[in-house]
Amino acid sequence: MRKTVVVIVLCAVVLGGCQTTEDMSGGKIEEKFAQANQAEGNSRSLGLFFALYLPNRIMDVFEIFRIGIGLGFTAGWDLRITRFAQLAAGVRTDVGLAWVGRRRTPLRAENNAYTAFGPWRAAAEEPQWPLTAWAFEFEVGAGGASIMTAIDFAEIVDMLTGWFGLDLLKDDWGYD
Ligand SMILES: [Ca+2]
Repeated sequence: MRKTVVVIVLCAVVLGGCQTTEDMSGGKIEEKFAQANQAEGNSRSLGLFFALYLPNRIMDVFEIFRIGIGLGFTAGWDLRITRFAQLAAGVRTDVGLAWVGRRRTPLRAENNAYTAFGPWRAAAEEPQWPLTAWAFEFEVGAGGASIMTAIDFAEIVDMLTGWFGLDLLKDDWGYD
């Protein structure tokens, strides 16, 4: 039975356009069979993987860093050394433009108030530039402007493993 499933999976993989080895690693074989049956748009072909390999590696480097500005009423600061060590208090009614990675919207139009201490955090609404767990992040605002900058440690790991074909954060082009 198991051998039959393996043969079926291999056939499905070949007919489905040569999945990467990552798609075949780990997890139950039944899950892999289900994945192999997904539409072509949900999987990554080997050709696409190689075509986008270098652009993805370059973008992985850029995604380690984030930077943005906000304009409008803003006062306060937001310091995060990962989500477990935070010190923040502020309000903002502003519009902003940032580089926050290839999968996130660079614009924000936000009306928010927030405070954080250690792992605890409260905010009037979800921030439009998402906070990530494993990052050093700092935003400070006063008067009519604010600036945000971050170094994402998870993106560093993702950048390193990306060279070996492992896209931990599933942010590479070619996954949709
Ligand atoms: Ca990646």
